[in-house]
Amino acid sequence: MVPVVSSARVPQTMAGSGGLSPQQMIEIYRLMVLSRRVDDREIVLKRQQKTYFQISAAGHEALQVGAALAMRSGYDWFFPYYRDRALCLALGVTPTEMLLQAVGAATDPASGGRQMPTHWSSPPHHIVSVSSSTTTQLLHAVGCAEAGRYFNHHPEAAQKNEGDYRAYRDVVFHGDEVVLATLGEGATSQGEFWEALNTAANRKLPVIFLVEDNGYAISTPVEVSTPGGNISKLVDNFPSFHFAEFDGTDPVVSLREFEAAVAHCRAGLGPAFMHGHCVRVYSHSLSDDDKHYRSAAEREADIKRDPLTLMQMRLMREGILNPEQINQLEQQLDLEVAEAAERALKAPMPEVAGITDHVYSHDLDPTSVAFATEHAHAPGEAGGGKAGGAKGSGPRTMADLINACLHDEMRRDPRIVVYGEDVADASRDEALDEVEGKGGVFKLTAGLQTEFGSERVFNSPLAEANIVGRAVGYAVRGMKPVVEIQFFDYIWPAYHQIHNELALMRWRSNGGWASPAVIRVPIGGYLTGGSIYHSQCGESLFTHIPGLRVVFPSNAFDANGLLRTAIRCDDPVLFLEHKRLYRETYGRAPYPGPDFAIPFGKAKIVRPGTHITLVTYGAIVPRAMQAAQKAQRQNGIEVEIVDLRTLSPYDWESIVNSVKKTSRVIVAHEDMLSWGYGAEIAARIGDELFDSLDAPVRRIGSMDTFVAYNPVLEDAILPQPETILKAIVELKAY
Ligand SMILES: Cc1ncc(C[n+]2csc(CCOP(=O)(O)OP(=O)(O)O)c2C)c(N)n1
Ligand SMILES: [Mg+2]
Repeated sequence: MVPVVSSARVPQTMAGSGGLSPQQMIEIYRLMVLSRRVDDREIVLKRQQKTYFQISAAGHEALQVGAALAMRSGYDWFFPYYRDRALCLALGVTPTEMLLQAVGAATDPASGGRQMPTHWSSPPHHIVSVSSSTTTQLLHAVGCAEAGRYFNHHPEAAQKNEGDYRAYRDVVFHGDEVVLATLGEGATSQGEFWEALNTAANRKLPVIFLVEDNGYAISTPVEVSTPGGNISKLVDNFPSFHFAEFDGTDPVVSLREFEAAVAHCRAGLGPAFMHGHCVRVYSHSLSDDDKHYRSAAEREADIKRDPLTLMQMRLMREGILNPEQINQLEQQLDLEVAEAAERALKAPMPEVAGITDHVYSHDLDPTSVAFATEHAHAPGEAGGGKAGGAKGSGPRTMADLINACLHDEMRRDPRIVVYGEDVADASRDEALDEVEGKGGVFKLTAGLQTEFGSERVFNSPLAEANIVGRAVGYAVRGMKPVVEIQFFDYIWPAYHQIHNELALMRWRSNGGWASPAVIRVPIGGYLTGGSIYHSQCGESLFTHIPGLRVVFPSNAFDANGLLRTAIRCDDPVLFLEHKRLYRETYGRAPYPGPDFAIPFGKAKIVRPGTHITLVTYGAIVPRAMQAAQKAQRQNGIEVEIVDLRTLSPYDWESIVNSVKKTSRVIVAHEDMLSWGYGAEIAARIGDELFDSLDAPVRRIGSMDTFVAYNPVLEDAILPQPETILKAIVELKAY
């Protein structure tokens, strides 16, 4: 392993070298050259078609080594950028490990051959798996810092617990750890950059944002992306920040600037914004040729500022190394990298059979009988708070029982935090004694802040990516964020985080990291006046994401048991709550007790029948019940209704059993018909149950449009009991 020069060991004596000893200067140079040599070796391997992608740190080495040496590997936390080879080498990742990823080896410790080279991940060094998506990592860093602070305030929360995700989520915290998130100047154009700065400043979090400014985002120069061409000028007014803008081609300057930033963050004074100017000595990647868009003079100017050359000259000028010694050192590194490449080229390649490993947790299966605790559903005292409704054993609404489950689980599990837009009772603590409390626009989180305090239940800024991105960071540290997106219609800014980060964390790191957060989302229409932006469905866009569990209960009882499973399980869960069902008379149930859970992937036959199978979920369940009752009364047709309850995974076995009995099937949902959830189920039935069918598979969904405001239009757009009845009668007659 590469020895790390700790800043704690830096003596303050040597003039000319910024107070660093000759050994430290040599070590810095060694790391910088090592990084360049690994890049150069990868370039050769790519040209030999032994690797498939290359992107280098060339020109960024000084900045990255300076940053790394001011921090503590395996103690602090790191959310790097794809260009951070020198940073990762200085933190202790080896050239062999890097080249194993480049060749796509099974033994690539970062991803098992799943990610491109330089997509870092190393649990022992606290380097959290990085995606190719620029900027998403910043919000993870923010959540990670929040979690560190939380554990520091609540050390008891770090304890393990058998029987839920905590058994598999180890927690380490020290109380003064700092989180580093790095990015390019181009990536500062993303909205999430600003969202991350907002929260880091507001909560005075120990996050260092390092902008590695090489002046280009592929071919786009900085002035095109950043007004005025300098990001430091734009962020200058954020409160609580330590700011530094400096020459990132000088490793000593970088180290000193970072030491000051780390000190600010460790002392709990707030975040830091580090803006290091560096150069891009090579093109953006090996797939790019910067001669196509940069003048020769400009490229030459960058090469003149190559930090490797500058450092080499400095070592000679200061009499630390002579040319012969430099040669020797470089030859030694060449050999080291050549040996690493040889090892990587001989490494075993991943097995095709292992492709689906780590899509979901291998440790805790939410479909297992461990979650089948329906025996414990005896009516009891309500666990809910303000929205808990009437105490006692009477029927309770879905809203009541979701609220009750949140209360119960928060009592049981100190690692749960609840946040989102307007979910707190009152953000200003002094108001809490006077007011009833908000507790969410639908009051599903009512009373949580009052019972569990403002550190566990709080309002987020109005920024959905912020909510989910931070949840990823919280969850990788072992916490259980149970966050709310206020309306499904506004989930889209978070879609990137859900699709590319939350759901992918485990698979892309080959099980190295996981982010089992819960996202609760009110969904759906039938609201009379909900209109376009308060009525949308769209669940198939989420069931299409491997790694994500998707739940959609139709009644209070199921909602309570499934939410409990969602919270206790070790996978990320999208928990869809139909707004129209929140306070419906249909589906009310007595409080089932604090340990009632329902396994995922188990449908419920809510109405038995012999003529037609109707596969559905959510708000279509009560509408299908009405239609089925009419079909029985008017036409003597016995419809069996299968309420899927969870959409990913779904209960194929129950569908098979029912279709084999009835030979006729309708798949019905509220979402638009085309490309909807029913298309997949219908296709599979057609494929695998063709011999059992006496009629084509029918589908019911809303019209292929959004939901209109006018109630007559809304009724026409969404499936109604009459729509379902008509389909039942037609299918029976087929
Ligand atoms: C969200 C997202 N959009 C686009 C891309 C494609 N892309 C990869 S790198 C890059 C430029 C990044 O520039 P900068 O942030 O300055 O980093 P640099 O590569 O210069 O270090 C782009 C557009 C991406 N990876 N992620
Ligand atoms: Mg750049």
